[in-house]
Amino acid sequence: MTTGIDAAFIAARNDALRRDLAHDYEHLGDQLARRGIDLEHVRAQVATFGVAIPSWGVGTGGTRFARFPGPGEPRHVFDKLQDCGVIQQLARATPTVSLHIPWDKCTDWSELRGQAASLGLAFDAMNSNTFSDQPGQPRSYKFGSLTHTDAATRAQAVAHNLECIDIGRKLGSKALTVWVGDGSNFPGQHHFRRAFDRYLESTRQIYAALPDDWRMFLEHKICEPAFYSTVIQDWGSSYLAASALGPKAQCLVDLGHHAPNVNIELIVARLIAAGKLAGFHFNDSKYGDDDLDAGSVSPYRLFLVFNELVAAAHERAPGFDPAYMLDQSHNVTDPIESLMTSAAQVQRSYAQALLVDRDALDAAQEANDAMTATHLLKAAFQTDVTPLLQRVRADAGGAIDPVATYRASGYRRQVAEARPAALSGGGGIV
Ligand code: AFD
Ligand code: MN
Ligand code: MN
Repeated sequence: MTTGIDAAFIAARNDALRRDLAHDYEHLGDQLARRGIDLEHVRAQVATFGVAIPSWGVGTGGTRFARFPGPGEPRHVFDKLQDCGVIQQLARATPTVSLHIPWDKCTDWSELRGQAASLGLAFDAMNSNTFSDQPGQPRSYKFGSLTHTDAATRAQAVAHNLECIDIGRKLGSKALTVWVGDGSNFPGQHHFRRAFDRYLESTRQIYAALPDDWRMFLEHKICEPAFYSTVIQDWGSSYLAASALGPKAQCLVDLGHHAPNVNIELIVARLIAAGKLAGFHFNDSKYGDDDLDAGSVSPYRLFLVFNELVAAAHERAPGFDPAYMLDQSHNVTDPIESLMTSAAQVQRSYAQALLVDRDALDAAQEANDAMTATHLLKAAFQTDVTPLLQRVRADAGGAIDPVATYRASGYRRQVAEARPAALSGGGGIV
């Protein structure tokens, strides 16, 4: 079995870049020192940053029209984990993997846990799937799952979520993410209030089965697959449900699940204030749930989200403990390259947000000095922290240039030989 990329190969690639990196890093340190910022202090914080990889992200994604599989696609969860291992090896910002059941079902969970540990990976939130029918399933989710009008269908969807918790316990996961595709395509199709009540009735049963140290992440989405209404349409519905369920239920923000131009950073601030921010599915969006690579279209928006997160940590907001995951669909790139790049992009936004002069921003806000306030954010956002990220990766044994190192390693070619093209194991679905 191909195990990953040789550490000596990574080190040799880094050696060619170390001299330039030392200069660039020193220059960044000087620049920041002039602004009263200690680069070493920032580096220590950035070095602890991690974002989970969704197991389905390592498969090539598709659209409603077609899917164009790439070479060496993972065939099952063990292959997916192997790819996640390479991403973590090179980019050093993705120490956890988030599984999707039943796509990632296997016969030996302890073997899977062992493989993860040997790759230096752990398991993040479990994801249930009641938005598509599985072979042999007695009831269909065509007209809904946790909110279906039929009690037996709801019970089946609840049971599936309980199974996800059981599997997660075996893997050391501490959270269950629930996203339902439930909704309606026609005005009049749904009794909105009753559908929401059924959602609460079902999720209460799931909530009751959560281990004490687990959290339940409720993920809202404005539309798709239902295109007139969804049951958990927005952060307001999500907040109502999370409040009704109890303290272990929180609201998860997927950046692509809002109407265009919605002020997501403001939603983030509201959820923090309410102690209900579960965490994020990072991606970028131009029109809808596009699942584009994080920060590829709107890096400033991603920075503004992190500005809220860093402010909350700085102010020690009660109950603030967000979980971070990438949730993207890679239709035209090698998923490993996209995921490494996106992890670094999210890490970059975090690093930039750490550079905001919080005291000066507070003062500008108190004085209603809009121009100074916005300059302070731009000063942080426009700082090129590339040498910092490179240094953090290199210090952790990763690659200074992950994509170039990955391409030079020939990993994809090697796994393409070991993994004959087969039907997708569920990866890459948006
Ligand atoms: C959906 C949601 C959710 C879900 C995923 C499935 O973002 O995270 O698990 O896509 O592919 O749009
Ligand atoms: Mn998502
Ligand atoms: Mn989505």
